[in-house]
Amino acid sequence: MDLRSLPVVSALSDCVTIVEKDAVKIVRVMHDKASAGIALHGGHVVSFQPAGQEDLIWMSDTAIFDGKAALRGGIPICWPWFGRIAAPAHGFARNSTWQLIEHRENDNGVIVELGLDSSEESLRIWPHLFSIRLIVEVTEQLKVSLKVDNIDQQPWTFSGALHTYLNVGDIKQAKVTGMGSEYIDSLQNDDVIQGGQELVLSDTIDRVYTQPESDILIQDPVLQRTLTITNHGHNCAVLWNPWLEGAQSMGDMPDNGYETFLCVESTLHAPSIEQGKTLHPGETYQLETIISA
Ligand code: TA6
Repeated sequence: MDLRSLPVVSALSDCVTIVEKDAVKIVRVMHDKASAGIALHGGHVVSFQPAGQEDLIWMSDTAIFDGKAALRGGIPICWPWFGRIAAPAHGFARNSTWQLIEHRENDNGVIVELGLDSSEESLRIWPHLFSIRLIVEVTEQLKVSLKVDNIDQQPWTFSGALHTYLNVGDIKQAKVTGMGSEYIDSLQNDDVIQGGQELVLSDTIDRVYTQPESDILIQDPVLQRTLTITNHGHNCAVLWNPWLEGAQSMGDMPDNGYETFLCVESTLHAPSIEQGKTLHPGETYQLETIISA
């Protein structure tokens, strides 16, 4: 996503500026090592472009920046649940307004920290006190960490994902390795299936891989690069592409949008909220993804 042409709201430092796209404020990072954008709506990374590279992150050309809808593309923060196990789908964090907590920079890059705390609005949807932080490190690589704190008097359970849309030159030529061999297929009644090691997509896919390797690789012959995705704090990795029919059914994705992205998601998966990860009062949990080319 091109952030350079967006109107500036305020300049915070040599490298960090607040810009605006329609109703959404975006923290824009411009550093010698890389540029990036993190929207306050959703705590949503919308761009990460190391110097001399195409963007690693895909954003839909028809994404809606009205400050209400979840942004299509980027890195949606799915929390406090992943999927459609409750409403709204993928939790409320991606539809909430986050606060900029701090930003720091040195020769290696910039760190931006955003926060979202429980509020009257969140308590109406999910009755628990929480404090979450999104720490985005923009260097030659992108590191996104979601730090979850239980500040309640009671334990609660959660799931979630960093639902990254990765930019590829041509989905039909991109080769994915490292997803592991076992997956739950959301397109086949959640059947557990044993699959191959190397994937080149030719149709829609929506799979929860239960034993991913420590590095997932996407070889992209068109953009002539290999993306490496390293996740931490996850229990599986989700692979998703809606293909033509799926793209046509979405109001915020061009029909051909599916041709140039692939979602590889650092996911803490659970079949229900109750079966999610338990966090006791005072405990912290971290979900992370590191992306490089
Ligand atoms: O992570 C894969 C998935 O859960 C798919 O089932 C697909 O629906 C996708 O996320 C996008 O969901 P969204 O609610 O953003 O349209």
